[in-house]
Amino acid sequence: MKNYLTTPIYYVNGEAHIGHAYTTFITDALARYSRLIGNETYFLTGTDEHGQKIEESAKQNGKSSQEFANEISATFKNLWDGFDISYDKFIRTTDADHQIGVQQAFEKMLAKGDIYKGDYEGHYCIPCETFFPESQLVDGEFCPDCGRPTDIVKEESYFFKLSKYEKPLLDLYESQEDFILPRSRKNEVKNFVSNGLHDLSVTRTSFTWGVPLPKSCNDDKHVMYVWLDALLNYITALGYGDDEKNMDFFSNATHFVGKDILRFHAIYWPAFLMSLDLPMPRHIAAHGWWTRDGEKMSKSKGNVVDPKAVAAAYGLERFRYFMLREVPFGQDGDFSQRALIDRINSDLSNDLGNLLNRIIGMSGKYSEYVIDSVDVKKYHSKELEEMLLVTSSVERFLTEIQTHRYLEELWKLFSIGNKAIEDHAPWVKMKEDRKDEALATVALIANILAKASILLHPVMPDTTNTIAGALGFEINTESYNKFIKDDALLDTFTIQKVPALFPRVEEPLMEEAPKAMIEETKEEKPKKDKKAPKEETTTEDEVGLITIGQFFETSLKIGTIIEAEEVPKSKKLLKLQVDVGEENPRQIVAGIKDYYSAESLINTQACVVANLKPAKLMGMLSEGMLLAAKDENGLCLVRPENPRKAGAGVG
Ligand code: ME8
Repeated sequence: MKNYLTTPIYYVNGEAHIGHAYTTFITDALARYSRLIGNETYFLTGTDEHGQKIEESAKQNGKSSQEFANEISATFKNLWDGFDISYDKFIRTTDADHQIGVQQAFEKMLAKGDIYKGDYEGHYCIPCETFFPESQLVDGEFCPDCGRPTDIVKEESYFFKLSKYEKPLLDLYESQEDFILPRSRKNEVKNFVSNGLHDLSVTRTSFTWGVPLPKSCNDDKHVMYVWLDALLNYITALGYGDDEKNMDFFSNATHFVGKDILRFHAIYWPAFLMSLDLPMPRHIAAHGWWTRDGEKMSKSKGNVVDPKAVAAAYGLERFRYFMLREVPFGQDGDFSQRALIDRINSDLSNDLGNLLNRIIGMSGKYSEYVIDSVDVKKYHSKELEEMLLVTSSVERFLTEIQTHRYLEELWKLFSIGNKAIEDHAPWVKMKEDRKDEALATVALIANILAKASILLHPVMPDTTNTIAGALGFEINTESYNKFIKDDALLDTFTIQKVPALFPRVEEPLMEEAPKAMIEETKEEKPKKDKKAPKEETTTEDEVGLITIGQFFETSLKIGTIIEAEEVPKSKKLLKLQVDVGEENPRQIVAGIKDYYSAESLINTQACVVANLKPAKLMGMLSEGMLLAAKDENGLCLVRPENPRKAGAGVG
């Protein structure tokens, strides 16, 4: 099957921010998924370079429009290349073949009687490059999209007969019920169309930085309206009007867009396509906005977070994972380092990274790193069934572009793995001479990691290649078919040691934090202020207080006590083996014998201070401390109210 995926083409009036990175990451993930499952895939991105806004930005920078567009377009291309975005074509609307294609489309619309010449007078918002009817203006003057004052513009113009397409558009929304994703956005588009469409002015005479009209019009006063020029990129990139061999990708197109440009894609674009007698795209998928301090992030507001800085501080793939996992597709999300760190530590480090470390460690100890799935079915049929339930149903979330649900569901695989380790405690089986069972659990985890890494590949391509490399296979369509479609298990292999994939992050890593981040983290890490020494700024009430950053220097985890015994010759001490989600349980020597018998502790949980320097008590190594509360009634351990996964963070 052919599949066409596009990002919006980005305006070249400033450099990219994380909002742009988000659209591009989603499209890249879907393109990689499409290739993985064997589709012939075409992924388009690029830059939108014409229009009054760019012309003005160029002037302000003392450059020609073309020079300015070249520079900024290159920053987008370099960014996507640096981020290893797997696009097939990077289109620029200043490309000669694009401009020829736009002129041909214009001629065809004219010939069809869909474009006519008239006069236009109206309120125009330059930053949004859009005319607004009086009825939509805020306070009769301001742009309903960005809130800035509009200019009254009167000019001769060519019009596109948008009104003619009102009914066909409404029919389209009915017949293609998933045309707009998420589906919850369909009504807003339908209502807009049902309220009546005005014909659309599609040329301008007030500036010159645009595609000229076709020669046949014999009218060099006009240039094309930037949105007509821009939307047509989706077909000129496939060779419209020239070598059309790629045009058949178009009937299976998904355009990813921000919600602010949904109207252009769900109304104007299909109407243009109808006029050109071309097929409709499959989906227009509209995502929400990333905000900073609750405000939309945008180049023109200057309140942006730089995606390069985030990727440099936290790693590209963690950043990708975070963006796709954190926010339900279609909704807005506020960017914060704290939320990113939490995702890294809980999802990536605790759940995924630990599982790989554990089986590398265990297989090294038990079987010289050789892992064999031979007994997995015998000892773990329940887990295999649970895994299949996930792997056979999770992909529908990707095709519905619900990336957060996809990742949430996928993570159930790691829960199955972590639970299997707790339930089957392979280290106990080894001690009991039940090596087959211990090895079967290790192999089960290897299979979980294999299937999860294939399904996670579109989101984290490099990391999952590393996991697959450790597990002795390559991620490609063949392995997708084998391990996901046919639900096969891994052949015997020798696991390769890899360094820990996701070291925990203890505090914000972006030193040169943009304003919002400094504000967000200043509570955690007081800035040294040379002019105001601490003595002068610390009030009496604050003496003895710590910052949240200092608190998080202590790593607290939930531990499951799997073994407990009295320490001979000691009145107070118990020796415990506590699973804190690592490769091996930790030994903790605790002075709690007056309050707990050894047996009563087995299979209970406690809260462990996990980053204390190991100490020796009566000659025994103690690798942590249990939290407890003590008063005149005695001592009790601090425990989670409900059982939690061994290793779950506390904070
Ligand atoms: O609109 N959060 O270009 P653009 C999430 N050239 N997404 C955001 C965002 C934010 N804070 N800010 C912007 C254009 N975006 C046109 C597109 S397509 C034929 C022409 C998204 O550079 C925005 O919603 O202003 C849009 O999808 C994309 O970035 C490009 O915005």
